[in-house]
Amino acid sequence: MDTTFLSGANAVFLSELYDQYLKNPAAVDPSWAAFFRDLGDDRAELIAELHGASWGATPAGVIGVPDPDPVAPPKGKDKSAKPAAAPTAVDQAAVMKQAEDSIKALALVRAYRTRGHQLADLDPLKLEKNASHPELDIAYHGFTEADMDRQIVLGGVMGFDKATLRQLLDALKVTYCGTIGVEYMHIQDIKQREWLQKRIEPNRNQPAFSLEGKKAILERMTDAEGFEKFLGIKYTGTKRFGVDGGEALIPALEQIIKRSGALGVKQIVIGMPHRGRLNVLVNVMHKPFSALFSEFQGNSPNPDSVEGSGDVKYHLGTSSDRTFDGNTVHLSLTANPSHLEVVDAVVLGKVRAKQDQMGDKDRKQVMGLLMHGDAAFAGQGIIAECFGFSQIKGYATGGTFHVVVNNQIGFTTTPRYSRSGLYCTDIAKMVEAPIFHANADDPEAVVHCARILAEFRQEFGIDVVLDMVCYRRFGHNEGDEPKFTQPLMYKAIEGHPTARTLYAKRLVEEGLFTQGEADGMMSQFMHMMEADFEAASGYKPNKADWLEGAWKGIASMGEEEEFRDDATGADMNILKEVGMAISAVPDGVAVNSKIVRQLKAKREMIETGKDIDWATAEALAYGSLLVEGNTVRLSGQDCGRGTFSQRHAVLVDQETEARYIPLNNIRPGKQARFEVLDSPLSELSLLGFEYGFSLADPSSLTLWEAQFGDFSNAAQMIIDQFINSGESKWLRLSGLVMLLPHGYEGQGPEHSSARPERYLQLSAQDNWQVCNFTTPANLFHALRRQIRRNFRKPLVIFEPKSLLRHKRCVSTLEDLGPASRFQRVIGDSLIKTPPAKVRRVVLCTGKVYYDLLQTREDKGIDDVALVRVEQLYPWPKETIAKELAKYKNAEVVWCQEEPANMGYWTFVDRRIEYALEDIDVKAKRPIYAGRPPAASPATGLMKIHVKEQNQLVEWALNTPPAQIPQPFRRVAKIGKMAAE
Ligand SMILES: Cc1ncc(C[n+]2csc(CCOP(=O)(O)OP(=O)(O)O)c2C)c(N)n1
Repeated sequence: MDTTFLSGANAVFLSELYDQYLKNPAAVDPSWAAFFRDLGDDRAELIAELHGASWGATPAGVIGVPDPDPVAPPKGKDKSAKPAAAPTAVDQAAVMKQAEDSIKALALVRAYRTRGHQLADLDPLKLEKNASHPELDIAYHGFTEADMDRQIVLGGVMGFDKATLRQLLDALKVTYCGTIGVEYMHIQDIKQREWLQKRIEPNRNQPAFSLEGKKAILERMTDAEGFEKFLGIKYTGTKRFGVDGGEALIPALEQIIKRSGALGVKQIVIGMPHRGRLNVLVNVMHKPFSALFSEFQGNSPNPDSVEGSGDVKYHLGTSSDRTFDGNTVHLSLTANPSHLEVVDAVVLGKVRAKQDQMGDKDRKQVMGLLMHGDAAFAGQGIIAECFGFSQIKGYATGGTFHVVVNNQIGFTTTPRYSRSGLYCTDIAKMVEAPIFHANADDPEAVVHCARILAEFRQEFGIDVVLDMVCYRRFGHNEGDEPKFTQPLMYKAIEGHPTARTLYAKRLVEEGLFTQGEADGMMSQFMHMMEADFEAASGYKPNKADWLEGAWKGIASMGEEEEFRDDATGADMNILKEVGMAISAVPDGVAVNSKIVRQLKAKREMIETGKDIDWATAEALAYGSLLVEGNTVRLSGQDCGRGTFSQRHAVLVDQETEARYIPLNNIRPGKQARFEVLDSPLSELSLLGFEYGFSLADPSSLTLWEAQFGDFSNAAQMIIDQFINSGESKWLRLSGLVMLLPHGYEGQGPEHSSARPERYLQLSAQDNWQVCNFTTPANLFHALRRQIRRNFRKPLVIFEPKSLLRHKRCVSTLEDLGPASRFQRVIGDSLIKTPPAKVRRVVLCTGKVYYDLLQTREDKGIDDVALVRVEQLYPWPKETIAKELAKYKNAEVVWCQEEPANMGYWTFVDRRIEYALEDIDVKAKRPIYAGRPPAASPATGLMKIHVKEQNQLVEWALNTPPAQIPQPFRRVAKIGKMAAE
């Protein structure tokens, strides 16, 4: 707060008054009481200031704060400063009046800074009457009209040493209630508030553009309006989600890129919704007009040789370089699905990965720029999740620039129905972002705000929000009739000149242009587009842009062929070296004694080369990649320790809580970095973020772990829209790994199933890999395979829980060594009975294998073979057929612990049947042995779980086919299975 006028006599007066207020608020004038009460976080500042100013003039402690050292002057004050002379009795009254005016004026200033935006002229349509606020009334602060022309001492506030109340009020209104409304007083950091005050108060927050600047703004407004008009003429009624009404977006984006570029930004990753996207593509990203027109004619954006299912025009991404004043900024607009706002997290992950790649530790070289609709910004929960990343270690990106294209409507819904708060941007206050609202009919104001916020982001590294208040000239899309639902709004819009028309008129009135020149600008643009339109029919895309930069050398559209032999085994010396590092008790770290025991056990595994457990194999996979030069990033809730206390990737010093990461200490300084992050408690944004990270950096193994697999359903949009379909829709490859704890151990409905059925249903066209391993070695190979192949596919792993500590779920070091490989299917190497005599083959995947194995041994069953399908998708059909062909006379059973409508059954049923058709064996169909169909994935009662589990194992190993209940059949049919 500005307190420079608080000196000498004023301070004495105020100190006494405040002292009185503290003792009894009712004893002071109500306006003063309100002032002191509302000081809020400024109170401490005021007290300090008063204390300093009044030192020497009043006894210590007079304002209720004991003086820490009554002899020495308070900190920061000049010891030699002379105490202010006490006022004489004659001028006492005048001084008091003056001080009172000053303080009341200060309260008024504060009210305008805090709430002035409520009177600002933000709505181009002026549909909503500007709200009033009592605190913005001089009467609230104890002034009357009679006070308007009295001089008030202001000591520099609003740039005035002294001013009349009228002058002050005028200045406040111009600054805070023009076509820009500023919200920044919620920011706690005094430096940031002062920076903003200095940036907007001396210039009264008025844009001051040169003739050239104004011309550039008019040109961009012309591009924006002309483009939509042109499309409207050429493709009448075709959906384009025009920016019409919000044309100022285009000059605003130009300003953001230009100013950020001048301040050191080299790359901007952009995310945006449908609204105005085509306009941004051509006018900001400089996608050729003819390329877009060609797409309007129904042609693919990619060369004929490129496969993929494609996407609608207004979802596509692109990249380009833009240069302003010699500063080149690389722009990449991220492709996105219809689902509003989900791309935000993906953009942030990409930004973070690029910052890491460039060593941009200050996060000033790469920036995220997100555009939003007002309804989506207020409504979608991922907005809050993404703001949550703003300042977190491992996820911060140095502040995202948010632009809200606030057309005051969402499809057919008015703001009154779509949010509770005053502004659609209120959510941004959770990170104390400055929020500038600007009237889009005043493009200079919008561009001015863009400039200030770009500077603020670079200075302070936090999110900023530009809320561009506009309107939507047509329906939600160009075929919609908006008057069905908003007749009054659209009546107002009909008669409302375009923002460009208004701006051109203003510049003509300012004498900068003639109307003829302004019109000429538009017709020139239209001619240029007409020429490109003509050229569009011959337009041929000559390259797809998806394997450039960091992706050079990665093959497109790779296939996970069944017999591809990826060299994923690691050098034995490397395995041992990594093993030693991850089992060492580090010097100088007070490791928890239980973990010391675990480390000893780990050391033994490495030394003997035996009994390597799950977590150790996982760490060996990461460690070997690290020494081979690939970074590894693992993020998820509590994944440092591991939900099941199995990983301990971070050792916490028991005395200091310092964190030690063994995997970063294999070859310190000579290995790639391992990043392990306990993430925020969100799924949607987290999975999006890590997917985005994986898009930017194919050489980094990027993993996201769910606390329990089921929780990944909170991130379903990212799974459906990006991970499993991004390659097909947008030719974007990702090697992201999803780790999803899964398995039936009696932990209830949500902690049992990662819902494999969902992933299998989404599997097609080699879009990803879905796996459920039974050996640590297979996990090791699968993780390394992600990096060692020359293509990228996402990998979904159903991670075990009880197997983490299962005695038999272990591998040898040899199983990870140079001669070892990933096994898609694991046949039965334990059975002694000759294959032709085997009565039954049980196919299964994951943990249930160990339940079957145990019971087989316990019951001395020797004629049932157990075959494990380790990779469910891509389905290893030939290997499975080969395995089944060994057992010519056996029945074939699929065993799973999940209910029949879940898990794998509906996915494997036909596939096994087709395998049996292809080979010469007796069995024709697989028999199902598992839980019956169920609404809930698992029981919550342990006793029932155990009973069910024993039953399904019994069915799988022993029960004659006719007696095993088959799902989806009428009861009468049960039992007829074998005959069919
Ligand atoms: C998650 C999600 N829900 C619903 C929709 C359907 N939808 C498309 S646009 C839209 C309105 C968006 O309003 P706003 O965010 O204000 O943007 P505008 O279209 O007004 O620019 C809706 C509901 C969607 N695309 N995504």
